[in-house]
Amino acid sequence: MSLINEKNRHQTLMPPVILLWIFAFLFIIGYQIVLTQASWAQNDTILFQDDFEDGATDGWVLSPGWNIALDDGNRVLCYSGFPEFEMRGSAYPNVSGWVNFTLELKLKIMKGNLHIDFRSNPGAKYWLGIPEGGGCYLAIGRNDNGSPWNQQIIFSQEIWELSKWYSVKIILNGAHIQIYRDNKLIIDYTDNTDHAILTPGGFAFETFFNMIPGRLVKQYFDDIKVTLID
Ligand SMILES: [Ca+2]
Repeated sequence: MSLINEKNRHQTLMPPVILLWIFAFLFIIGYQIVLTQASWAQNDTILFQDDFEDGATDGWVLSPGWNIALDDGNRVLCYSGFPEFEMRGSAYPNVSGWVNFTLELKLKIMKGNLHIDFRSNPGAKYWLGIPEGGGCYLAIGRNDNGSPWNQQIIFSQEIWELSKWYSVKIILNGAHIQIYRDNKLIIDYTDNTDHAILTPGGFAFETFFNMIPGRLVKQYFDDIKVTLID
């Protein structure tokens, strides 16, 4: 009887030992994954970065109306003005040659419409269009053999509130375009047409009101980072 009890005791003791080994194994594997992810994060190639805290706009090409403003003690890139539709307030870094990249930024729209152009170059571009107080859309524009055309290709019904900071992340990986707002995927599009823009380009902000001259447009931008996708 005592032998049976001893055997039973061993049987009841074995599972915790096995569990201990399993926990140890999982801990080591998990630790390795964390280390690997940290290593990947450290190896990200940053192509461009600006938080405007130095108060300077060197490296930027700015139309009239752009400056550095203070927002709750935080320095931001600001557009404030009365742009005509054909004379938009435009801001872009003096760069070129990016194809596959991630663009991250924070933005706050007080007034006006905004286009965030990407893979933008003299012949073509995509853009995220954000009409004041509405949803948003992804569009494409090209200049084929001297005849320009553009087209809105996918819409999101997510409303963009005025005077609220949003985090935006635009991932351009080949023909696959993903746009996140506050970590929520709001546009996911793969351009399988022969119109897909895979040519190098940078990014730009364009601010305006549609066909309504003389109205104030005011928008803030901050914490801009462009990371290479290998
Ligand atoms: Ca800042």
